[in-house]
Amino acid sequence: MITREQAEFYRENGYLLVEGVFNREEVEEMRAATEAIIERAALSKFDHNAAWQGEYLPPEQLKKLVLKGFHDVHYHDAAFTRALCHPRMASILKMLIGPNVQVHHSKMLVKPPENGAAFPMHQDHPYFPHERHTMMAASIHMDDADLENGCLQVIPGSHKDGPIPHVGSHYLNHKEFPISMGTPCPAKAGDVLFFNYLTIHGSDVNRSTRPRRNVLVQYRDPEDMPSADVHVNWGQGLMVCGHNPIFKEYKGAH
Ligand SMILES: O=C(O)CCC(=O)C(=O)O
Repeated sequence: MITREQAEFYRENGYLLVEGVFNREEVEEMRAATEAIIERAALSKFDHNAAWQGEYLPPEQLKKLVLKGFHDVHYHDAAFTRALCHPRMASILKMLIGPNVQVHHSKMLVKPPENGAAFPMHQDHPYFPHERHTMMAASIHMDDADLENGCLQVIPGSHKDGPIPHVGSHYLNHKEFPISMGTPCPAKAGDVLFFNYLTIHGSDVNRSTRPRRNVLVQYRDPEDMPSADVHVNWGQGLMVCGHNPIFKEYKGAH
């Protein structure tokens, strides 16, 4: 599904956009699943929609921003289980991670029209550090994304600098690393942006009249061990390619 040159581009730059991984029907199925999850979550007392925080905007502006984030969507709708271990995804992941690939977690991100919140620049590493840094995100686009509706932006090659200290372990200092520093990665619905968890990335607010809906799946080599007891979730470890060579059971504090 990808060429050796594309895999080499990923290794050098820490990211790779692969076009047309999912077709129109598959995208429609994920969009419908997203809407249904949001509806069910709104009716549930367990809704953990992310309320936006940070000091990169005045509090009164922050209050107006909305980001619907929802973890582990593949435990909520089988459309996402099919997507995250789709043979086209598996063939790409094999070339970027290696023969054995495992899911760490998934997350849906919906930036509603006009007030969808920004994501200040950060690495994903502080949220779930691992020893060998094989962890990478696959951001599945359910909508066309561009600068106007807050597409992802990355700093090419930043994965080579290793882990960088984060403010309160969440974001990089926005004065030192403004979102505008990133290379915009516009994409079409069905495209997938792959990026290493050390690649600095973020996205701006959605200023358009269109939603920006993505599902982000984190994958790793199963032999790459967590270096901190954080971000453990139910059912973590679904194999997408190859086999799991270790029988050690990783149990977190939860
Ligand atoms: O999808 C985005 O705009 C950014 C998401 C992100 O950076 C994250 O969840 O770590």
